[in-house]
Parts: sequence; structure tokens; C-alpha cells
Amino acid sequence: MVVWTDFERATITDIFSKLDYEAVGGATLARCLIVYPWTQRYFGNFGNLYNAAAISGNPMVAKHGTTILHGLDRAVKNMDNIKATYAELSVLHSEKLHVDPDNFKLLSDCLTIVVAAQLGKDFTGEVQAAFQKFLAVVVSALGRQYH
Ligand code: ZNH
Repeated sequence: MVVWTDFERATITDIFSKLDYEAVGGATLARCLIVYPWTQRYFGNFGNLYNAAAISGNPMVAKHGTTILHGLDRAVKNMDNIKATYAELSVLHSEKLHVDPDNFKLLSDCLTIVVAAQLGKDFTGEVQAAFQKFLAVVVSALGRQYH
């Protein structure tokens, strides 16, 4: 079981309460598809992902990025039970979507960068530590149902 300090809890809640889900979600998934182009293979039905501008302007990328961020919201609201919270989503990504679980880490790194840019100087080392711990627990929970 993961133990959270008061600072970590407050920081995670605070970051997510400030996020513009659509902007941050879209920017995060777009970045993931640009920086790690092999992740595009899961989005064959998303139309034009030809270059960075196309990816960033693609409404399906924006929409799905928002969906992913709302998915993270569930972990924020269940910080003491992230593993169980994501059991079903883990099965979906493994058995139905066949998403390589390494990609969860790549996406979470992109989210860290987008959030850092948004928070600017408020994204201190301690804030980053809390955020990355949270994302590490999420990534582990999402990878849990892979065999
Ligand atoms: Zn995912 C889907 C979340 C990552 C791919 N996702 C999804 C959903 C959600 C999520 C919530 C919806 C589901 C339903 O519908 O039921 N994801 C998530 C999260 C994360 C993720 C939270 C992290 C952090 N994903 C991911 C990645 C990838 C993916 C990394 C790749 C690369 N997803 C995906 C897909 C899908 C999903 C493909 C399906 C879409 C459609 O719709 O088609």
C-alpha cells in the first residue's frame, strides 16, 4: 500500500484542481504522439497524424487526451486505492486495446512536461517529486493486469 504525506496529497489535489483538462489533455497526448511516434499505431482511426502540426490540430487527439486526463481524475479521487480503481482500465488496455504498458510511462512523462510548463516556477522539485510519485503509482496500476 502506498503511503502519501499531507504535502503529497495537497499537491496532487491542487495541481488537478488548476488544470484545464481539455488543453492539458490534448497537449499531453499530442506531445506523446510527436515525441514517441510509434505510439501513433494505436490511433489508426484518428485520421491525419502526418506531422506535429497535424497532430496538435487533430480534434480526435484533443478529445482523447481529455478522456485520458479525466481517467487520471479517478486516481486523484481514490489516492488510497489506485490499484483497484484501475483494475478494469488495465484489463481494457491489455486485453482489448493491446497497448504496450511501456507507453503509460511515456505518456506520464509528457504530462509532467506539460504541467511543468503550465505551473512555471510553482513546479518546484518537491512538487515534481509528488507529481511523479503519483504518476508512477498510476503507471504501475495500469500495468497490473498484463500477463
Ligand atoms: Zn488509454 C482509451 C485512460 C494511457 C491508448 N484510455 C482510454 C479510456 C480511458 C483511458 C479512460 C476510455 C476507456 C473507455 O472508453 O471505457 N489511458 C488512460 C490513462 C492513461 C492511458 C489514465 C495513462 C496515464 N492509453 C494510454 C496510452 C495509450 C492509450 C499511453 C497508447 C499509447 N486508450 C488508448 C486507446 C483507447 C484508450 C487506443 C481507445 C480509444 C478509442 O476510443 O478508440
